[in-house]
Amino acid sequence: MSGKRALITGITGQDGAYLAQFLLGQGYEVHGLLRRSASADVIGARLKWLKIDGRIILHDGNLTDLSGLIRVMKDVQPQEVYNLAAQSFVKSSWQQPLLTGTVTGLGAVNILEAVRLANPEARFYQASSSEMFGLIQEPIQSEKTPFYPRSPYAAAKLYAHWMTVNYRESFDMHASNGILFNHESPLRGIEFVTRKITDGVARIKLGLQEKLSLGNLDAKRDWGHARDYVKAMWLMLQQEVPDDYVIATGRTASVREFCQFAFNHVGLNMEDHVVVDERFLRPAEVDILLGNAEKAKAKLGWAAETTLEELVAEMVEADLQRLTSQEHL
Ligand code: NAP
Ligand code: G4F
Repeated sequence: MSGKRALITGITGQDGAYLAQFLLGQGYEVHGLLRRSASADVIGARLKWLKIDGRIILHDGNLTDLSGLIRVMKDVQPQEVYNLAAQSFVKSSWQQPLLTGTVTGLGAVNILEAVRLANPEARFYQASSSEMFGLIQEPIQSEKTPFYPRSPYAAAKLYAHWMTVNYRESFDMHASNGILFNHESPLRGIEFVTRKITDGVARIKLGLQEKLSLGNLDAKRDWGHARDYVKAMWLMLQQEVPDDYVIATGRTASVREFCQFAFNHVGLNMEDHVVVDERFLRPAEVDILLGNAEKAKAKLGWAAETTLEELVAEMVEADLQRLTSQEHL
């Protein structure tokens, strides 16, 4: 054991699960914030998938409830706090702008306050997002690129980002923002485009479905693997000086290309199966994202390890396996 304790909000999500696995591997005692749900059977599915569910200490709490967060902070006294909890689905943020602002924006301030009031020496990580670049102001985005949010989600993340900078500068807190570009995995939520594609491809291959309905096939993203990206979060908190870092692969690809890789992997043609359905279009789109992670490479020694082709193959294989063994995730 390293003797270190970490508290992760959003531990039941994609990144929370991989980060918990990574920190356990580093000898940490890992604590997670769990919001109460009536569907207790589905909570923790990702932690179970990684076979680490029995090794995490869970605490009831919600990002919108400051007093509960202070209680958890006092009980756990973590050396490191990772704020990964959010309403993270961009499309939903137009339907639920106030909820998104409350959880994704103000929720980050609640946890910053809990740290400041109950455990000010703790190091803090905020899950910032490349979505904040939105209508891109430079063809390749770095820490110096101006932000231009294009969704209620991105606006909420931008508020949380600047509040993290503000707490660092005002209260001398060790608080860092990871500006992470899209990262995916077999544990990605089914509503996000990559997992929707790999699940759809697996269903079509197994004869369970014929068509896959998608929105904007021309949107481009810089897609990496979540397992690689959680290491960068940890590395940021190991630095003497807190700072903000872009985490990206430096390669962009369209939704269409992602589809082609996934269909090709199982020997099918996307043209035979993909249909465009305007219900999946957005009121405002982020057309393209492409990150420059040179600062992370120079200061953290971090670089993406998984190629897009490897990521797609791993996700399709996991979905084929899940569907044939009737696992649900
Ligand atoms: P995710 O799978 O959607 O997980 C979100 C987590 O937040 C879940 O554990 C969820 O709990 C929790 N949560 C939601 N509302 C909450 C509340 N009110 N109180 C407490 N917990 C709450 O997201 P992810 O992909 O792992 O991303 C992790 C973080 O990184 C998010 O903040 C996301 O916005 C940000 N980010 C992600 C990416 C990416 O490409 N994945 C890129 C940049 C930034 P339930 O399980 O109960 O729903
Ligand atoms: O997979 P997406 O829903 O991810 P999006 O909007 O880029 O957001 C993700 O990455 C952000 C980092 O930049 C995170 F902050 C955020 O929390 C989340 O993890 O959509 C990707 C692209 C979009 O341009 C969308 O319009 O795919 C396009 N798309 C095309 N058809 C679709 C679909 N997206 C979804 N979800 N579903 C479709 O059918």
